[in-house]
Amino acid sequence: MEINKEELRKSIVYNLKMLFRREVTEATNEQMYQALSYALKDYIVDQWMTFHKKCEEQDAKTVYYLSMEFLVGRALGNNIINLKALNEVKEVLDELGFDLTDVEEEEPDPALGNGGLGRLAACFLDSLATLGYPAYGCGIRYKYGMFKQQIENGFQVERPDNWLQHGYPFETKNSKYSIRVKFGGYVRMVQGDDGREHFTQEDALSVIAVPYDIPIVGYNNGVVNTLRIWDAQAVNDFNLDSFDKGDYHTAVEQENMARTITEVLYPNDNHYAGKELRLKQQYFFVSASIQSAVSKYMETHDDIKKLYEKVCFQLNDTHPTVAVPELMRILLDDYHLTWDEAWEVVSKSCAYTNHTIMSEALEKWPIDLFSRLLPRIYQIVDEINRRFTGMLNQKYNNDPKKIESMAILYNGQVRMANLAIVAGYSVNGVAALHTEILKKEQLKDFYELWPEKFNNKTNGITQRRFLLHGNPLLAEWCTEHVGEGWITDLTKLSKLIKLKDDDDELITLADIKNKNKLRLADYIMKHNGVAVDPDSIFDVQVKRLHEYKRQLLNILHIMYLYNELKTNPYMDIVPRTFIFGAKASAGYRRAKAIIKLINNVGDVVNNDPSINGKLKVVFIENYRVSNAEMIFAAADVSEQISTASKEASGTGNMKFMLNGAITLGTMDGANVEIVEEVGKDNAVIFGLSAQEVIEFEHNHEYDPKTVYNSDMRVKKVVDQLVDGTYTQEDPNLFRELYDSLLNEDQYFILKDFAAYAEAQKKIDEKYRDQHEWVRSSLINIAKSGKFSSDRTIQEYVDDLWHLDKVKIK
Ligand code: NBG
Repeated sequence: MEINKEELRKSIVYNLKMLFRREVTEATNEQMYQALSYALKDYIVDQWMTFHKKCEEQDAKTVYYLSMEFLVGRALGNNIINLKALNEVKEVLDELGFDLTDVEEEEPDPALGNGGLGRLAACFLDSLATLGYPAYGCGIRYKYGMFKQQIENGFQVERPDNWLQHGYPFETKNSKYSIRVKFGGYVRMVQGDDGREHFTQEDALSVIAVPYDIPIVGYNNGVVNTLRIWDAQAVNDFNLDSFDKGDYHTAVEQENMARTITEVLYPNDNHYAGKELRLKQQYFFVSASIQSAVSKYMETHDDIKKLYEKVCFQLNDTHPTVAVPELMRILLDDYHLTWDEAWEVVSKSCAYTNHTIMSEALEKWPIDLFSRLLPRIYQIVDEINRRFTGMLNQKYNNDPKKIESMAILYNGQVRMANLAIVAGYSVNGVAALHTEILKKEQLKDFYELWPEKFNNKTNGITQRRFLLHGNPLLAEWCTEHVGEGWITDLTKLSKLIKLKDDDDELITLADIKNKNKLRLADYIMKHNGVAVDPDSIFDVQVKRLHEYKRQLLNILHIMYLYNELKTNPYMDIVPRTFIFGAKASAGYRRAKAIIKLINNVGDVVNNDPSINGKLKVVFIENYRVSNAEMIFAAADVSEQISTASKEASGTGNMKFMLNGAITLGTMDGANVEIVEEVGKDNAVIFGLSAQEVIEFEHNHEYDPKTVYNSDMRVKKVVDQLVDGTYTQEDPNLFRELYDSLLNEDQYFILKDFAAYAEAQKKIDEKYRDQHEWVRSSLINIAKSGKFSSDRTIQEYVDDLWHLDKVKIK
């Protein structure tokens, strides 16, 4: 879109006046951020309305991406880029005496997600809009997003993230589409006019779901989709019925429910909190989203039985699985379809994505809780289960093993993954290896029953945020050599391969990396007070803190390197800066101990002059989307060292690759596909394979003590966890980590230690040959095309959603 600079300037000035009663010369950066955001929103809303109309005119099929999490990151910079208004905005701000980077820094980072799953949802919305497909992201407007992490004396401390404090300019409250959601009460059967039985929910508590819409701007194409996040409002403000009836108690309960339900995001990753409030949150946003999707469809169609022709629902993990019985409920109770008719609609419109093989992340709700909170929904789940297990018993001659693994209701629990698989038309994993493991292990019985439902959709990331916005220097270099096409077709970067032996260009590329390392070094100096050497290898592990991701393996290896340097200060190694960033769930003790360990090791190593600055260890506080963009741009080494089989895909690995870092990883998740693209010489791979890990898990033949007793390097670092080297204040600080390694080592850290140390040596050797290193870096960038979320979304559209592209002109 053409942005007229004069108009933009006027609009900013006007907004400053109206919002803050300020002249430009008096405005703060924060006020400028608001004023500029509103000015851009003005352009966006025009496109938004037009696109909406076009979708309706063309009766285009729409996907509803249901997700508890959307980790969208800052919007201002991204919107400027997608509107293709960067130069205009920069110039106008410059004239007004402001710097865009400083202004962008004022935006809170809406942290409505934990990690990969939520960020993936955000990348998908960006790609859907850029490809021109109609889509709604549906989620929750948490008042407090992911906590802010502070490091105090090496410990993680969680602080509230009040991202809405100063108002969020890009959202629009849309009260007119508010919807009532009911909890509890009891189910009553009524005889319908049609002679059939119908059910209603009586004496329920209600809350009102109020939608807030956030525009999702496609890249330079006039498309604007909607991220609709729901806030809860008490019914009492909305409708005085409880008070009217004098039911004071109900009114107060409803008020409380409304206040708590969207209060906070559960800070968990690959683990679920079996909390009642979490189930309430799930039903709250799912019910509101499905009800609104159905009514929107019915505004322009008359046959509810054909809903699936125009609407599909993608379930982002098990969290929104109540969508299945909720849609059944609407079809049965509100539209009076028969069970079979309703089931046909549901099973043709719902699809499920699995994001983990970790069994503790597959949600299972106690039946008593579930049925008390959602009585009508439970009744429907019970009926789905009755029919399904009846079919299983018939097919498998009453084999109890099949019921044990596949039933939806079992052992007093509602198993959400099973419900999603039984009802949905598709089950997909998020990387080839992950999908294969699901088929052969976790979901084997389902795969045998319905092989046709299973498919893989390897994750992707949006290059608009993680290259164009996050790494402008590299982005410009890419454009210079292959044109702008890569911005919407990342495979175009493959043309960079022609430069892999061009010495001048390799020098330029190294220079860009260096500048990005300087930018990060400044940030580290500012935030950590640690001076890091931009000529050292920037070796980075940033992701959620989880035992399976093995930050512990990384830090144990650093402790080993430090031991080596202490015994031989002249050891010839390339100086290394190890950079970590990770939030641990508040209640995850071991994860928090690992953060403390990293910080304690950092304190010792960084302050030891005898090693001549050859090692530095930095823990970046409050890792989030905004600092991630800068970190990826500056990385030389991308640590992707999860226990093979455990990381479903990973998406950080792709962001590093796109920014030219070399993967140091296991054959896990999407690493496998990264290696496939770049070749074995352009990544460093080590460790047990997924197959080997799974075999050990089955045969229980691994004993970490044998490694501990035979490898002196391992023995020494493990002992150092408890001998006071890093625990002056409290010798028992890391006792639990020590015990977990020696007694169980569930994630094969000691087993993989030697291979990891060897791989780290290879990194050192490879880096010495700068020419070779930069060449590998270039090959990584050039081969990253496959990992665009544009490719992933196109696969979802072609295989599962069958959406129509909307014509704008
Ligand atoms: C995460 C996986 C990652 C994967 C993302 C996105 C959950 C439950 N799963 O490996 O751990 O990249 O999902 O698919 O958060």
